[in-house]
Amino acid sequence: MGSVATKTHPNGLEYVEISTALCKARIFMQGAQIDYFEPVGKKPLLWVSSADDYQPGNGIRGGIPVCWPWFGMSDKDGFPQHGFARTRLWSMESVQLHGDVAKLKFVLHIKDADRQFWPHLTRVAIEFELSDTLKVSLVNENCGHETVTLTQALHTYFPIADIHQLKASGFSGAKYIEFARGPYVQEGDEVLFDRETDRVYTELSPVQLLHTPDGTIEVGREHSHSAVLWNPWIDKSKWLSRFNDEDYLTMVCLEAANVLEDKLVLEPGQSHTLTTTIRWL
Ligand code: TA6
Repeated sequence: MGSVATKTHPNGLEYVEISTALCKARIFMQGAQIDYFEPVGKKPLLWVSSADDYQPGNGIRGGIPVCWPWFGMSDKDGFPQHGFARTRLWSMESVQLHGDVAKLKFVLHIKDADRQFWPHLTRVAIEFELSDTLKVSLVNENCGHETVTLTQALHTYFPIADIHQLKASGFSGAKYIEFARGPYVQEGDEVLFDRETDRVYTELSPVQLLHTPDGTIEVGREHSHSAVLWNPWIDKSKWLSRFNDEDYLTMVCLEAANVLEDKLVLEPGQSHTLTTTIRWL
């Protein structure tokens, strides 16, 4: 069996600490954001900047921020980048231990103040299944009588011992937008990193591999044909919030998404589950 305990960070953020025979993990109530996941006997699978001071109201710079109900910049003034879900307090709805597998579910109850951003009658929940594998599912349900459209991403930060040695594979046949230009056709199956990379992929196959100096990380997606591949590189690292100048050397983001033509269109009563599954191969 394992243990699940609710604790409070010195800066006031509440979190759930999970420890089983298969993994250790930590999930903050703010943003339902997992910032730590380590399979027993293996290295952690998530990265967090040492520059992040876990201040309430900021999305933690690492782990898996939830970008919802829009990804990226909104076209509406005053609407925060990547939506508002990652800075709001979610409610833990259930915790289950099935032997050594922990399952936790969090729900975001939209406050009146956020109706300006999201006036729709929908329900959003995030489910974590923790074993030697990290499985995260973002579930949307349209409870209203109108069609609802949204974009979203599970903005996963991965630890890379040396970005210069990273090979990311599984991109052949896809298209991508980068720096608001494109779409470009992906050349070959691999992506190497020697500059700022901020690619929004569509028509992307469901599994990518991150070949890192510490081993290969498999990143799978379900009900998603789009993903974002990001490393800020040198210049952007210098002005990014809660990010050290050298952090670009040891991280990459590969984000399961529903963006661009892969956006979510939910008819009344319709549900959708975006899933990302992460493990060391
Ligand atoms: O997912 C890539 C991206 O959209 C980048 O363009 C960069 O802005 C990154 O997200 C981080 O955004 P944040 O709002 O967390 O600083």
